[in-house]
Amino acid sequence: MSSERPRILTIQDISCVGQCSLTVALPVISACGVEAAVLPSAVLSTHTGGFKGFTFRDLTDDMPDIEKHWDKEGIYFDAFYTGYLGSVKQVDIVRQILSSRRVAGAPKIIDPAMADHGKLYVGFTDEFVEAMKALAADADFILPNVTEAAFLTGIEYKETYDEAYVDSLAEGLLALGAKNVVLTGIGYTPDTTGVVVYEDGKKRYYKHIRLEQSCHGTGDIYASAFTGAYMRGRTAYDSARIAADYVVRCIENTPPDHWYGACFEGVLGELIKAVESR
Ligand code: PXL
Repeated sequence: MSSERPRILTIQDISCVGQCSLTVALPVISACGVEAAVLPSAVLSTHTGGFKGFTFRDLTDDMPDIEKHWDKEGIYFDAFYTGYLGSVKQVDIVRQILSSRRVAGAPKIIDPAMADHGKLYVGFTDEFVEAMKALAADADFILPNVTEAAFLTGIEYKETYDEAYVDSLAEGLLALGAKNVVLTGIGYTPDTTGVVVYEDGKKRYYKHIRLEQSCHGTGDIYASAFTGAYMRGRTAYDSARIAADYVVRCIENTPPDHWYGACFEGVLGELIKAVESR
């Protein structure tokens, strides 16, 4: 990291309404005490998970000029966190920006946000999955859920599984070239879920309560909190644990009829405390 006050670049969409992607990443990363610069991948009127007739403005063609300007200004970043991307062509441009705008040693945190519950999100294709494999190869940390890991590795998606299956997903992601893997939403019993961190050849599991309610956008909350904590010098495992506990609190804070996102705002104070406590 280049400085005491790291500046990160997060690349994902603006869903104007929906409590996901940049509307989550900015407040969560800022709450962790980390400066967040943004490169919006697309602008949508809402996210695509349940709203009908959303607008979609792909910003792929703006990216090269934005990068040129940053180059003239000598702007570099201490870390990158990528989420939902707008097109296959964009994935290549993002890979190039991650390499050209990078302070030496800046970690690349990749959330291959493209699928859940065994299915690709509306609008994503097999070609996009192929492109995402190339971005996965650049990752210092890749943070997929089971569905995304299955798509990226070509391993059959399973709703219930054992440790050997989870290990095979992680091995497949490492074989793609990702240096470390954080698999989210891993549960072996009906009442529990958790995250498995494969770092530097070691595996650690953080298990916690599984809540009945499932909320849209929790993957983005998770990856944002992980990034914020990690950039504040917490270990990968501690960051994974802090992010998992925060997501649980976000879901607990969300009324059952609030269907489109998780109410992360009211419990940001708890995240701040967790990131600051040693
Ligand atoms: O939370 C992931 C996400 C981000 N951005 C958009 C989405 C989704 C998930 O559906 O639709 C636009």
